[in-house]
Amino acid sequence: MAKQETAEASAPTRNPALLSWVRDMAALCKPDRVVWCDGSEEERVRLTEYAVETGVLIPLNQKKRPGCYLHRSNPNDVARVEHLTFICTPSKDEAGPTNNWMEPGEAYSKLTKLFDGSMKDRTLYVVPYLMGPVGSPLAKVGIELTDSVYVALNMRIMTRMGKQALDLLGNHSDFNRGLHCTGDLNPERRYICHFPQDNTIWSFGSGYGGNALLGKKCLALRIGSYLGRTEGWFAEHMLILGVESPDGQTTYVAGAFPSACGKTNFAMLIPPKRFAGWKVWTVGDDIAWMRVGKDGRLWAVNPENGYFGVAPGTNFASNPNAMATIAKDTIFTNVAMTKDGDVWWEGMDGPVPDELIDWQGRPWKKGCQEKAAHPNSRFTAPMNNNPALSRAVNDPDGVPISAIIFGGRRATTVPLVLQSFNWGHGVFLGATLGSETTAAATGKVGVVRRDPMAMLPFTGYNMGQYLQHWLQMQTKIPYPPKIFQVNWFRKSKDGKFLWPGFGENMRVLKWIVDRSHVRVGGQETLLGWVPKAGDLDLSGLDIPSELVDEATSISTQEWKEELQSQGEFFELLGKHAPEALQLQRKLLLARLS
Ligand code: SAT
Ligand code: MN
Repeated sequence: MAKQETAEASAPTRNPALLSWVRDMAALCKPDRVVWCDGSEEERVRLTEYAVETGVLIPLNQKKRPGCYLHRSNPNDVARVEHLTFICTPSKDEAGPTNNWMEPGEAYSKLTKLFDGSMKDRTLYVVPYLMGPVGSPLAKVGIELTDSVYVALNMRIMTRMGKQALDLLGNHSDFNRGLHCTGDLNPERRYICHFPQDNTIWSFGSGYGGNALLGKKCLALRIGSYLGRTEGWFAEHMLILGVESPDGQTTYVAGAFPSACGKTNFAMLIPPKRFAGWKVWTVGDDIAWMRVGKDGRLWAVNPENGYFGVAPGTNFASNPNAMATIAKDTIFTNVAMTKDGDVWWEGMDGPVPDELIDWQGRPWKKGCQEKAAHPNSRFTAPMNNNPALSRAVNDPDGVPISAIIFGGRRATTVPLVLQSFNWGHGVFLGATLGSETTAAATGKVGVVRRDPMAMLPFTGYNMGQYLQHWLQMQTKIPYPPKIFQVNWFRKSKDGKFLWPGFGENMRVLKWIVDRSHVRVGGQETLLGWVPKAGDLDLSGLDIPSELVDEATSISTQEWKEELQSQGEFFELLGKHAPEALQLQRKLLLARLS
């Protein structure tokens, strides 16, 4: 108790609701110490030193990568765990058929037992943080209590952490209550529980990414989407970028793609030579919060402050801006280390080194069958390092969105780009998004699953009602963005990608931007509007035109199968599957036959 009182005396707030909650949670977890984080540079140095002393962080070569550290997670804790993620609403119906559900009382009592005494001999860090730009009407305060110095240091990069959050909170009690304990990392005792009605998150037994950095998927998406529905806005798994044309006009676009489908690359795209004078600015690479502005348009902010990006495949060709972003002050997780203390992963520039230390700390030799870096290894980097960071990123109003893009990873069926006929049809395109699974979540990689708006693992309530919310928002947005679907990942019969992707995606992006300003042609097909010959700028593109034709082709047979699978998904959604979307499917079926 004496320790508790000292901690409180040194707390940088007198907010009674906050102090009493921290007191209660500390009484439950019984840490040795309670440390309040203020987000200062002095604190970063102190926590980093402690993390290095305790082996949580390994300093990298400070000449090559100043301020950079490597973290190796437990090999059983390397991705989000969807089967252990729960939405704890009073009724199962509120969580819906696509979420795991636990009754709140049961969840609290189960996890209370796990948290009880779980921080013995450990420090409890109180991490106050802000999601969203300071002064934004959408900004939300969260407090994460964690026993992980790694989490505290990552939250410092990923959110606006410390004093600014406490200042905004003042004496209010409406903050997100996040409790996180690494526990003993036993997957049998791992739970990520969300209590939307209580604005509360309890996460036990994992130290990894979206399981542990509670501001990201847990607050900004799962709790955020729940709040968005009640309050009339959108919390979406979307990047936000600005496309500046040579005449200086910037058009903002938001895009939803499932985890590890190249969102960070797209958000940091550098236009190819042909597009001299064009520039892409990053507002966000993962999450968009969007509300209707006074002018009747949809305005978006990026609630985050940094990037938690996939390392493998990132290189100077695929994403030069990311390479610049991770040159300093970055925490790497589960990448390989070179002999001179730099980082390495599969798909990095240059020759494969002869020898490495792999992501588990074991010696690795060139030619070894196992990957040196984990496929879901990550970098946590401050957005201010990004050379293409949009000037609007801290604007409390955000940026006006002219186009929304839905994209999945599909080897067949889905053409390179489509524009929806209207808002309802656009919601249908998003709702039926399918993607082959990736390493970002535990489970089988490469099977197609329906992932509406790339939100399947991140919608904090009933998916049918979430889609209904999308449909209903139409009446609240006088000047809605145009909606598009893209697929960069279509393959030929012999398994090769048909579209070069990366910077060349600028060609598709330009068509999207021009369409949203109604200044380029298109052609109506069964599926939606597509560029007709000549509309897509292909000049200087060094691939045979037959490949582009194949990437944009539509196969009736494939679409019949697709509609079958979409129908199964609507069935799974049950009684909340919006009628308007079912009708869209029936209309398409009619057009196809
Ligand atoms: O681990 S995270 O959920 O933060 C990353 C991702 O799945 O996109
Ligand atoms: Mn993501």
